[in-house]
Amino acid sequence: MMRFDPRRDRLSSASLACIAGMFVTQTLAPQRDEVAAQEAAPTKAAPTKAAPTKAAPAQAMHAPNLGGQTSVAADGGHAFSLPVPGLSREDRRAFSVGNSFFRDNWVAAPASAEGRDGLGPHFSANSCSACHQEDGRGLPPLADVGVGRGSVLFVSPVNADGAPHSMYGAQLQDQAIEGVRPEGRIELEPQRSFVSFADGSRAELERWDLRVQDAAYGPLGEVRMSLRVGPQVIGLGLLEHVPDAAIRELADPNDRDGDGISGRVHEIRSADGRASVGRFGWKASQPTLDAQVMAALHGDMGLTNPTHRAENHTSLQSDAVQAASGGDPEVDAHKVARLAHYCRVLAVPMQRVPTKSDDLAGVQRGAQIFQAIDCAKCHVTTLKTDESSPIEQLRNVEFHPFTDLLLHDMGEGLADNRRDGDATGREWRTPPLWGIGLIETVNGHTRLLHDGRARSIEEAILWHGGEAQRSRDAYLALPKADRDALLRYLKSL
Ligand code: HEC
Ligand code: HEC
Ligand SMILES: [Ca+2]
Ligand SMILES: [Ca+2]
Ligand SMILES: [Ca+2]
Repeated sequence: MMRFDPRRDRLSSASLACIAGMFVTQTLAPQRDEVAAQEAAPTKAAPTKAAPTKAAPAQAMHAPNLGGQTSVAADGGHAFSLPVPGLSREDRRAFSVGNSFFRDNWVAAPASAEGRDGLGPHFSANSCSACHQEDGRGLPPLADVGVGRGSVLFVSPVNADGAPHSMYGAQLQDQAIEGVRPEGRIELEPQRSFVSFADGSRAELERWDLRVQDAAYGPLGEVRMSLRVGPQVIGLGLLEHVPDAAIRELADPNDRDGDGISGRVHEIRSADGRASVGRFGWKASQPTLDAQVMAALHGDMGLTNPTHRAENHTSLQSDAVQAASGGDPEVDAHKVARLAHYCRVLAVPMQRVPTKSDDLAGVQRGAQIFQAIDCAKCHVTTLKTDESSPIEQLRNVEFHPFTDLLLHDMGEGLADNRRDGDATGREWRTPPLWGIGLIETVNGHTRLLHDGRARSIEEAILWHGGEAQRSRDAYLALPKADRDALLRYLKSL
């Protein structure tokens, strides 16, 4: 197991940053022309780009403190569950209260469990942590996984452009309280295909055909469906307070610099007409943690709250209409604030930089390749918060999330073909890659991408298309040693 040693690693990061430069010229030699050509593209000079954060070579091996000074040294099963260091006593107390709301199972109303009832009538899971197990990554509802372990299914009629289904609503919940029918059963039928590397070896990719069986309230008709798994909930208080302007600066919606990568802000217009930048969820549909938490309470668990006052069933679902309520609202503003606070202060574990010099060299080389084949153009390594966070420790922090928080067209292979707010059926928000190498330790699986179809980091890379097609093709062209170095680097995050 690679252990992080703060003193030694600060030294080695600094000294190896220069050596890493050598690796690029030596081991990426066959690709040099391609890389040089990309670097020479008109792009770099374009004044609209926030170039320094994107691809400066100095960033190739950033500090192992992925969450800046808010990082924690943790690499075990609870690596995602620690609060940022140095919180006030009050903030720590709010964290523990939020932790229990996040972990506890909610039950149907009325119940003696004061303050924990109101679940359903329809729901996808009975606790936040069911889908974000150990604050980590959920699973798709495969036959051997079952329901309520980490995913949600959004549905829209085929010709309604992302609008809710008139009978089933925007989300199809596969569980219900007693006396109410679950809306249906989600069935995944895995499909396999192969891709070939330039060196002749092959990799197998898994995806699935998705069906809803036993639809309880009549046929669904022709629908567009979007299956999504719950992501790890770390570092979100940092992402929440990157200034809008900094995100907008990374966007290049018309690809003015001609590098094939555009990137668009998910513009959200709230009920009062205010514009804000979407940041959370696989399509960046939610602008703040409070909004994300209230949407989850309502859609995923059937809990009404200050933003969503009506239960999550439609008026046509008569058994659900008759179900008892757990109060108005079932979750009040105080509890929402505790839950949002909990998500806000969950810390990012440090990168596990190997101490053996051979391994370290491999990780260094992986970092260089990550830059060289343009992964970092979307998975942006460095962002900074401003002063606006309610939590002092989260203000003015420079950190390394590996996301630009922008929407990208990821091609047909990943498309769910369902509009979500302003995001099209081909667009996805670049997910942060911090913690990605710890998902296996924390959650015991390595299922990645929005619907959990990828069984490994490599499979996730191989699904990249659209704006990321060039990057993916460059990966296919790498010699095996370089692919391994890149994967080793990603696993160290
Ligand atoms: C049934 C599964 C499920 C449950 C229950 C659930 N979530 Fe999630 N969570 C998800 C999915 C799926 C997403 C991605 C949503 C999207 O793409 O719009 C998500 C996204 C999030 C995010 C945004 C993470 C990011 O990186 O953008 C936060 C924060 C979050 N959930 C918190 C919560 C809280 C708090 C609760 C309990 C009130 C909760 N979730 C309950 C599945 C779930
Ligand atoms: C054009 C922008 C873009 C580029 C370039 C890009 N990515 Fe991604 N990446 C994304 C988006 C968007 C997703 C989410 C796609 C989805 O879930 O359907 C993603 C997902 C991933 C995931 C899975 C993350 C998770 O949490 O499940 C990994 C790993 C990853 N990318 C690594 C890479 C690597 C390595 C490269 C370079 C070879 C790369 N990406 C290039 C945008 C990009
Ligand atoms: Ca309810
Ligand atoms: Ca529903
Ligand atoms: Ca561009």
